[in-house]
Amino acid sequence: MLNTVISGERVVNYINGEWTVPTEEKYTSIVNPATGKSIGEILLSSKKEVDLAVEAAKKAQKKWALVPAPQRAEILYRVGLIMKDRKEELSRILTQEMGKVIEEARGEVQEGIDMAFYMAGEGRRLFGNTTPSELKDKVAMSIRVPVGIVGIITPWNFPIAIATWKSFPAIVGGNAVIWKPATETPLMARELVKIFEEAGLPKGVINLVCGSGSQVGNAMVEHPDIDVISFTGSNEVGRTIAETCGRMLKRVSLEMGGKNAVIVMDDADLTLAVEGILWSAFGTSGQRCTACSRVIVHEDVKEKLEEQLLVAMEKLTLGNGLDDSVKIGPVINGSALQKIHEYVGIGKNEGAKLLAGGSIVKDDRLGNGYYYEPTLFTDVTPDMRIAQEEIFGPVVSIIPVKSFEEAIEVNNGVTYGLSSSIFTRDVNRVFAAQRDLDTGIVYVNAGTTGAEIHLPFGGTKGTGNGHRDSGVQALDVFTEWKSIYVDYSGKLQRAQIDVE
Ligand code: UN1
Repeated sequence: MLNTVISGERVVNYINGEWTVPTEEKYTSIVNPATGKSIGEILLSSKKEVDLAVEAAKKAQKKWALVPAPQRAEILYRVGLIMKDRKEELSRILTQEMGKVIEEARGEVQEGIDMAFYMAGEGRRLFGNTTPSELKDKVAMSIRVPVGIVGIITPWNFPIAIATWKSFPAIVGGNAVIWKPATETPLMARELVKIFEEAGLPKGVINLVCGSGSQVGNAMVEHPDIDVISFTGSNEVGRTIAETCGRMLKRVSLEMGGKNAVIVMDDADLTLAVEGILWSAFGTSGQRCTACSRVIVHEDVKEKLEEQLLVAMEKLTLGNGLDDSVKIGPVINGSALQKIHEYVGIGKNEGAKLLAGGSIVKDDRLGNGYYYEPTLFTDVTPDMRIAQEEIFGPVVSIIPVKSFEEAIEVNNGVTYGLSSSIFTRDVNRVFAAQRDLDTGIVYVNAGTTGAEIHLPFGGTKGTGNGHRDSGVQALDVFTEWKSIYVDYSGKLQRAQIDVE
């Protein structure tokens, strides 16, 4: 079972607790990026199916909100147990559908398991505030209440983890969910929904609507009865969603990528820095929002760092991620491959020096998979497009600097603000850097990836709009604050007036 190679799967909608298809069925292929072969197909729905899902969600949500939060949480606990039990199987599906190597797939599934247990605990807290009233014999408190119907739109690069960051807090918070997964990775979405079903989530609390962003995604964003949209994806799409939500006064939480840098100071442990760069730049073939795509290095250690990086990069084996010895998997599809290659061309034209990689891999042993060589540019200047724009592939730009202050300035000189990292042994620089790096996530002596689920995930500037995924902060996206005053004085007490 564990070694099963997936083929011929068909993913359809899950609405009101039923796996359903519309009368007119349209499908598109799901492709294993490691082989280029179709492993199944996904339904392409339209606005009509979104409407049906919203109707089901509205009915279900009314009842779900009345279930005590600790009981809602217990279902998430069961979800966590089932995921844990099926970890290896889920990881293997994830690798075949998305391409990331099996070790990373296991890591991603683990992130989902952690999120389940964490949010299950949150069901016994969901803390509000009690606050002293201005008046005698009066109690004042504020509590979290559900927002209502939540629309979540998730990307292909973390098809299960990001879905758990959004759906688990939404569900424990008493909402019902309409979920549109990326068309590239619906198998993971189907598995998670099946797990919810098995764990006993009442029908209609989660609804899966498969389809494209332009059809299903738009219909969700524009639906007047969907109260919140939580989106992870490109900056371009996020801005359009924000515009529509802004007009509709709909709450929207956006997470839209990064241009993350590792800073290597002259006093850094270079061996450690090389490991950190390698893992965060080429892990997931650079297709993480948190991936390192810039290395800002002090000029005194630049040559040494480059030498060590090149030696280490030679050991990176490319291939099908199901093979445990493979370190780098494919990128998601042919158009991603083309986009990455175009950026490499842009870098060369801008005058950056190519130190390694720079080509689409053509190797008969890799079949028709979408592989790109781990690529390293040096002598990059901060204003070059390859140092400014998100490439979302295994391409790293080395930018030399003369000082700590310049390193911080270059790090902050991009439109994104998700993650940053600094390698240094100087404690003063550590504290100055954690204050001055302007990203939502900062690492010291580690790469830019590997955020843990119980901390808020998100960024500043073009990365987001101030909200956070995961952590207890995610509850702020999916709950409203209600302020409650109980007067037990037996007389009319007027606030601001009857105070002595
Ligand atoms: C993403 O790429 O959008 O911090 C998510 C990390 C992972 C999550 C990345 N835990 O790299």
